[in-house]
Amino acid sequence: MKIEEIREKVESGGRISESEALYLFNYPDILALGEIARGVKEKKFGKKVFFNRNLHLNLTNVCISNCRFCSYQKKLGEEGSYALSLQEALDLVSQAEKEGITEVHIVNGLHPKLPFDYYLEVVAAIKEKHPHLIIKAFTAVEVDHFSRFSNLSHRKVLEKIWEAGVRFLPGGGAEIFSPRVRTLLGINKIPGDKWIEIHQLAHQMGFKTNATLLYGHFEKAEEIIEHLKFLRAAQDKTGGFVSFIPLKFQPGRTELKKNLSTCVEDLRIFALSRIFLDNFSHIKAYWVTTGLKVAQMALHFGADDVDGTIKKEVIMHAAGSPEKEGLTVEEVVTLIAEAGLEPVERNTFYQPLKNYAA
Ligand code: V47
Repeated sequence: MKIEEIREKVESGGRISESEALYLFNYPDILALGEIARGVKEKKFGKKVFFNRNLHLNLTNVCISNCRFCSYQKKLGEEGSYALSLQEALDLVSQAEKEGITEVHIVNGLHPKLPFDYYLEVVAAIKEKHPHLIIKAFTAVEVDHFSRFSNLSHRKVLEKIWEAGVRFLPGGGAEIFSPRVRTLLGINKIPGDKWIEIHQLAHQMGFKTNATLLYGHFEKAEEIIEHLKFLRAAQDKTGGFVSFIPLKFQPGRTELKKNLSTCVEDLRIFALSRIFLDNFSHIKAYWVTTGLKVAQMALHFGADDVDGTIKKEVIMHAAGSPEKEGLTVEEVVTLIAEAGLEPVERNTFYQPLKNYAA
């Protein structure tokens, strides 16, 4: 196998195999790997890099799941646990709306008591008060939780959240599909095939969705590639995934591995995702987990998006992310422009709203 052969294959629109992916992932010259990924990104978007003005709204940190990797979760009644009232949620949205957000991103713990209707009410009330805001809400794991809690099928749960005003599901809850690693991470939620099934059902019903990978803990390169393989195959079938987001593990207060993945490992993951996931439009450098510096470099290793202003991120901050809880539009624009690229504000569906390079 030669890197030049793989490069030619990729440049002519060919799809790389798992063994080629492993070869690329381990290829010593990271710049050669990055160059192939950047070529793919530039073919799609030139120098454009997308971002969104958004609010991350986390209605509750109470969670029955007990994943070992998560520092955000609290037990019901535990000190520091919370669940926002409808009014508190609306106030946060109204405040952020004044600052120009176009998206509300909602991801929550799996609360043992809050009824499904509470979540539907929050979404419907946001939509009623701010009809122009796009609501990206509820991971596949939450969809499954609502389904168990309310004794409704996944389809029925998705129908109800559609009716309330959701059109886009976030990519969380996928973690890493490898059963070996899931055991080490203490994941008791729906397995990978169910996560994919829920996304595919959502796609068939008209939702768009994102996908994630939680990396930087116990996984081997082969397990990352396997995760990408499942996502690529799922996307071939339903085509509703919009963005892929590698989430770099933040050890926080967990007892798991304390050292973060290195910058080079992070960049390899971005480059490989861009090359392997030839049917995904967007690869997102989620600056909260990578840090701003690596996110900026990732834009030259295949990523075309930095998520957004975020306003107030809490999940990764509970796990010790040293980054700010949110950025101003100016800070995001500067981050992208300083990398020699063109900042483009987008909405959730990647419709361009403003090109800052113009
Ligand atoms: O599934 C939790 C991850 C996810 C940690 O769709 C952690 O645009 C790293 O859904 N270290 C939820 N990761 C977040 C999520 C998301 C985030 C950004 C963008 C989008 C999108 C979706 O957060 C969970 C889990 O994989 N997570 N704890 C941690 N300590």
